[in-house]
Amino acid sequence: AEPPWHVETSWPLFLGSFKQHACWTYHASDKDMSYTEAEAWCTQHFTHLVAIQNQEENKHLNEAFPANKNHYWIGIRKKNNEWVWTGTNKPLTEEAKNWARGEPNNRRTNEDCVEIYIKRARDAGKWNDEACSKRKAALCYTVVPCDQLDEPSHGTLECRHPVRDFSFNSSCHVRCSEGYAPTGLEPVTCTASGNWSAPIPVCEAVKCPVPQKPANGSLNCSHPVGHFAWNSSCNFACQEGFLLKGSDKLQCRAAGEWDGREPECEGNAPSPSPFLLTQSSLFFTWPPLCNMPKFTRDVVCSSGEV
Ligand SMILES: [Ca+2]
Repeated sequence: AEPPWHVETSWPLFLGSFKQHACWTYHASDKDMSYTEAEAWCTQHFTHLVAIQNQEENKHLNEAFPANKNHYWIGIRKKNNEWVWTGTNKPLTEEAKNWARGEPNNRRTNEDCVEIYIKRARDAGKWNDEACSKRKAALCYTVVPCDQLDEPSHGTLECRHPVRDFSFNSSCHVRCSEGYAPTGLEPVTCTASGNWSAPIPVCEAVKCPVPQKPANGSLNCSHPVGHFAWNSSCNFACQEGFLLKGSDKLQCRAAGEWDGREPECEGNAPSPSPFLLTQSSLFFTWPPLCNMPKFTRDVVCSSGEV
C-alpha cells in the first residue's frame, strides 16, 4: 500500500569531493516496525532509510513529517562500536552528528539503532539511540531515477543496479556485436541528480583503413555495413599489360583490418618504343637505321633517311 507521507525536496549532496545537487524524495511508513523491517521496507519501496547530510536536513524532516508517538527510524546504526550510515557503511562524521541532549546513552546496553524525534516537545529534529527491536515508523528516501536506457542497435546493454533499476549509482556499458565497437568504453553512471554521467555509447561499425588504388590498376569496393567498414570488400584489377601481384579481393575483418595486403600491378620492362622521349625535343628513332651520330635536333627519322 502507498505510504501516507511523501515529501519532495532537494539538497546539495556530498559524494567524496564532488558536490552534486541531489533531488531527494522522503517517504514515511504509516506503520511502526523494527529496525530490520524498516530497512527492508525502505529498500523494497524506495532507496534506503534516510541518510542525513546536514543540520538543515534534520530541521526540514522535523518540519515536513507529522509527529509519531514512537518516532522514526533513520539510516544510522552501530557496527563494531562505531556509528555508521547503513546505506554506505561509512562512519558518521562529527559534523553530521545531531544527538539529543544526553544521547547516545546506550541506556539498555543494546541501543544500536538510531531514531529521529519528529515534532517532539523537547529535542525536536534530534537523534536518539534505541534498541533495534523497538517499533517505529520507517523514514526513507529516494533519489530521482535516471531515464531508463535502451539496448543499442548492434549491441546489448549491461548494467549494474546497486540500489534500484536505473537509479542512483546504477552503471551501464554497451557490448557491441561482431564488427561493431562502442563509441566509448567508460561505463555511464546514474548520478544523484537523476542524470547519466555521460551519453550512453552507441555501437558503430568497425572501420578498416581506406585502401589505395594500385598504380596502373583499379579498385571497386562494396560496403554492406558502412564506408570501408566491417564486411566491406574490394576487388582489384590491373590495366592491360600489367599483372596483379597479390590477392584480387580484400575483405574488412571485424577487428578493423583487411584480410590481406593490398596487391600491386606489375608491368614488364618498358618495351622499345618508336618515339622514346628522353630529353625535351630530342628523339631517338626506330628502327635504328637513323642512328645516334646522325640524329639532329628537331628531326624525326621515320624511315632511316635523314
Ligand atoms: Ca538512548
